[in-house]
Amino acid sequence: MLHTPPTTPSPLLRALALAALPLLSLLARQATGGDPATPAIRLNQLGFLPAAGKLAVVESADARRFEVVRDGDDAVVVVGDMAPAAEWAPAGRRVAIADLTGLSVPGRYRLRVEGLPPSDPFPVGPEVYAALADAALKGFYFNRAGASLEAAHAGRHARAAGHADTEVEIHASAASATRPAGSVISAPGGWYDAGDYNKYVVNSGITMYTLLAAWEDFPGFFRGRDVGIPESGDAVPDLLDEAWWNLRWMLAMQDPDDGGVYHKLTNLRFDGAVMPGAARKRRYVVQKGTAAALDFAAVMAQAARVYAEFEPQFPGVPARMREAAERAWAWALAHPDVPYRQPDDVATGAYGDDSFADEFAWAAAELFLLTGDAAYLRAFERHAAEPAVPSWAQVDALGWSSLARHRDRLPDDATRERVAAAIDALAERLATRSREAAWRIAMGPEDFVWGSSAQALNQALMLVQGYRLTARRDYLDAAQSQLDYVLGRNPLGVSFVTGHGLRTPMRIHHRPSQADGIVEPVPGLLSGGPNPRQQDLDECTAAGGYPSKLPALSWLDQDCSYASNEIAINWNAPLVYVAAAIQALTPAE
Ligand code: 9MR
Repeated sequence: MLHTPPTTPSPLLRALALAALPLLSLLARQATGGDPATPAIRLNQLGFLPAAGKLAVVESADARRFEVVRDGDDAVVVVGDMAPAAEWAPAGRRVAIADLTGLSVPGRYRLRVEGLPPSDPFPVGPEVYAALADAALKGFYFNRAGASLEAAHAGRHARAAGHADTEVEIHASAASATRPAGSVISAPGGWYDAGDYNKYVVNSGITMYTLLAAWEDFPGFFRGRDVGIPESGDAVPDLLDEAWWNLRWMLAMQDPDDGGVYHKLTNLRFDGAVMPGAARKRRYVVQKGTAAALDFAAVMAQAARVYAEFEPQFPGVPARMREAAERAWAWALAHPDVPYRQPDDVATGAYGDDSFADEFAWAAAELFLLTGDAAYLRAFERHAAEPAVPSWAQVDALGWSSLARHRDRLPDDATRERVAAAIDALAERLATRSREAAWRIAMGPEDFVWGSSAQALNQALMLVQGYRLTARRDYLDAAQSQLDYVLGRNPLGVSFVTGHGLRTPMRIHHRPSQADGIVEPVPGLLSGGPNPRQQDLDECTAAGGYPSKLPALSWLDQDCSYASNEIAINWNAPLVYVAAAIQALTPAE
């Protein structure tokens, strides 16, 4: 049971609350146990919107009551009972939930629980995720390839340009009659993929989808925002200016002669931990493949749709994107099963994926929405499996979500209902898992993969799709819970976004952050998060290895840890999406 006195509690309520909790308050003030660096009360460190669902996780098996006090004068504003403790397998801990949802008056608070130190202060306010969405988008600017970042936009993270990529060699694996091995093309711009300096088409696929979907779903949020990039203030939303930086590069990754798309633009080996300007200059485009062609086709079709509104600022670009999409699709039809095979002399990220039905489905969905040609819808139906939480290698859900977003363009009610039902089924599954889990999130042990923070956010993204279709409040609350996990309500007590939260990653695997001589990493970047496979164990032995093998604890804030503490564009994109979604969708009161 939860009581929610007004911010300034009536003397009677306050007296009652205090009478009920004298021992609790005393103990809370006196408690000294626990590691002060990771308080046992786990909360979203950026706080909550006033009308949001608000949960805290308390790592205690026998806590019964909680109280929320105003930071500063300690006035008790909410008291309540904890839910009974239960085991959460990914961290092997018994935890109990405190539901503070009734706390809706803007302010700054702490949570107190008997026997534990009080929580960190957290805000309740009307804009708590707006700066996060901006910073997550700005993270892409910080990862621009071939750009010098000026102090006016990058502040102390200003740096010189590297990797111009205006003279890139055709690798032997990509040779064609018109572009033999060793011939040179120009493919400048784009974003560095992650902590490394290479550029990968497949991973740009889901990344671009997610950013463009954020625009399509929340134009009111993104229109007019100023995130401080060189293009800020022009007639194009910053989100679409930033997205264009990578789309332009992607266009150059298509072979104009046959419509095929190179898998990646890369060094032969990873650069050392140096700034971009000091890195290797010799770069290659490597092997065309089916996944690259289809991801490219999907992105260009989606982008042609989105940028049509900005034709005056991008003259001829939507038509060029449409043609590029159709040519890549045609190439994929002619080459339906060309997996990426890493050549012997190339050692950088593979992004290899041998099953293409999901890429066919996604590209077909976007091309149908762009052209209205029913043949594409039939192709979608032939290839699509039921939607699953998306990742760079699993993109069915992107096609389903685009069709749901534009269901007015579907031919009949039966198709509309089928699309909505498929997404709702996934959202329902995720919401149920979240409700039944002791930690009240949908992440099971199997979800702690390489990039688990993004897995949590992509689960949120699908819950948001479900919410947009059904207005079911439990979907929105479950999405909020996923964001809470990423922003500190996790067993490590860390907000996984650099610079946003009270305890944040300091030693991300990100070459500029490692090499720039600044203690703080580049802000607004999402750490990959716990990953019990620990593929970087050899490199991290000197740093002491991981503290635990348990799925949700297997994280190392060291720059050696590319498997748990790298950053990546496909992880930051759902951070942009979910931060904007929760900010935009949560009712004002
Ligand atoms: O995110 C990718 C993950 O799913 C793979 O398991 C892993 C190993 O192949 O690669 C991850 O992607 C990395 C890419 O290969 C190179 N740039 C950094 C990416 C994030 O770590």
